[in-house]
Amino acid sequence: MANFTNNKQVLDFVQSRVELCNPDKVVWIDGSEALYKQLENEAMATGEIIKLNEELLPGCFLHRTALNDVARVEGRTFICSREEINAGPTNNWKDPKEMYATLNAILKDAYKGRTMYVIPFSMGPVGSPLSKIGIELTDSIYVVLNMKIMTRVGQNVLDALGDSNDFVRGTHARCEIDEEKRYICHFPEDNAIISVNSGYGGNVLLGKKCFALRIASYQGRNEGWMAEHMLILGIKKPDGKIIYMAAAFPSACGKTNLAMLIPPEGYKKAGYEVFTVGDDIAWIKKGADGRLYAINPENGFFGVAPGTNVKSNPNALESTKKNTIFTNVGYDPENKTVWWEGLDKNPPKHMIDWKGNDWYADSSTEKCAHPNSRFTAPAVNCPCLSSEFESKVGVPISAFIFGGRRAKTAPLVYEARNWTNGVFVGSIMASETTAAASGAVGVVRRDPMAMLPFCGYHMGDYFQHWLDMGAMIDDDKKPRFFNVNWFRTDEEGHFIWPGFGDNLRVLDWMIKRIEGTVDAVETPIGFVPNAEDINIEGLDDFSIDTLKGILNVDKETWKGEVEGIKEFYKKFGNKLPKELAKEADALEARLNK
Ligand code: OXD
Ligand code: MN
Repeated sequence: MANFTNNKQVLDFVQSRVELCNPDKVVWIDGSEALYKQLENEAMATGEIIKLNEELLPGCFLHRTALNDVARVEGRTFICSREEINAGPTNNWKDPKEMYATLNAILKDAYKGRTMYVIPFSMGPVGSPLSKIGIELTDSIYVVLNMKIMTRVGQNVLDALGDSNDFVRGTHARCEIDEEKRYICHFPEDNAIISVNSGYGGNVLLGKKCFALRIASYQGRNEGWMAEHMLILGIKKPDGKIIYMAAAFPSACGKTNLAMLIPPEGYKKAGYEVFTVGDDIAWIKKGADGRLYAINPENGFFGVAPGTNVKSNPNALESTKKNTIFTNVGYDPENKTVWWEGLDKNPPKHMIDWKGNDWYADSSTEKCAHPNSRFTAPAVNCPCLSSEFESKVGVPISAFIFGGRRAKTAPLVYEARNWTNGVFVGSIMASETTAAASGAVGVVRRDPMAMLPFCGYHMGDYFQHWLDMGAMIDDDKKPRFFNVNWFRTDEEGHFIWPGFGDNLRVLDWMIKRIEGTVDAVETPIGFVPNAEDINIEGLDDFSIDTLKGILNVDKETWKGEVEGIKEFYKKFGNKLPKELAKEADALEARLNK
């Protein structure tokens, strides 16, 4: 084994895994193209990846997971803090001693007959004070090739780490892809992640949800920063000034679309541009000037393929045209290209579906691509990638946006009264499931700050951390808080707001609030726009009265909402910050006035 680092803790970690997992061979991923090429060739030879059409999709591959292994498994995801209370009521918990015993039994000889790859990776630009380093061990070339896209990998990461012990120890083993023995485990106090019996991205690309959210949220709390499930975008105004915002949404609310938004024609003509810094995760810290700065710790997009098309998200689609790995999409064997539902209306006549079976456009009844099929695309491919993407200091955040899918309750947009009220607004985030056929409103699922499955410690403490972060920032430097709801529906259950690029009209109102150029109407829940202040020029069939309708705040509906919030808050017991309980009471009082 060549010597890639003298860091004793790294070497000890690798050696202890060699002893336990017993690989035939150890390969350090140094970041060199020659090594990646060799691994691609190996994975093509075994069928792990399929090379796609070099002319149409240069550097692209297709991979299919096992049929039982197509999504994150929240039921088998654990926060193994020493004390159960520190995992909180929203996480699965297991005593670390017990869980290590279970996992060590699974990991024993797990790499036998296989190669162990050592991936040194940086979350965030290498060497940035906001970045963190991890070492992922894996027996999967697919993981190596995905980590190359999603993070910064190689010798320079080890060099940046030096002798430091501040790195996350990640172990992934495919084992038998046995659902019954699948575990995605986090040991926050040990800086460690162990993932076994899965080969699906969200469970095995340990830099993403496992490190950048679950472990990092815990680190951030201890170290005075925040790891959030937020996209980051920059809006360039006609005067050249760029305003950065970070936004949290539960899944299926169009997060990647908002991050890569295309301005409406009128805005484009006026000189507006939108830049993507990140589509999923933000690490946020107080900067030298006292404002909050954010980086996107990732280096690529792990996006959902179905529904991505030239209309919904041309920038995402363009990002997948080279050096991309597709997982569980449809495959056209004749042209060696890929297809998924919602890409266009002309699927190739004959394809191989995500299960590996023949699929015929005119007779197959099953979906060709899995609904959670994905593309892993390098961020540099994105046409609207921010010039600040590689910035080591990050971008200054002027607004936090929260949102969810609500048919009636939440208005199109409202602004929170202040930081504490903003944290309250984030903590009550929720989405409804709608029964499409009947248009009936379904269950409300609360997902505070969209962090429910990703917070690595007690969510009550997490709320407190948000409040503490606010106390660190001077009032004139605090970002504003907004809540949006693109999903108000009419009597027939149709969405009223056009969404997509037109969401810039709402972000534009936020900018005016930030710059202090528009007033707003105070309501019990917060500040709602005067309809006249949202630019609807160029929107077909959309009147100011329609806009007024979706800006409406119905007191009776909100009284019911407060009951739901109070019920939800009970979960957190005495860990619920008093300030938030007070916010709920104050909202109730305002509604009853
Ligand atoms: C994701 C998610 O895959 O939030 O980004 O589920
Ligand atoms: Mn996400």
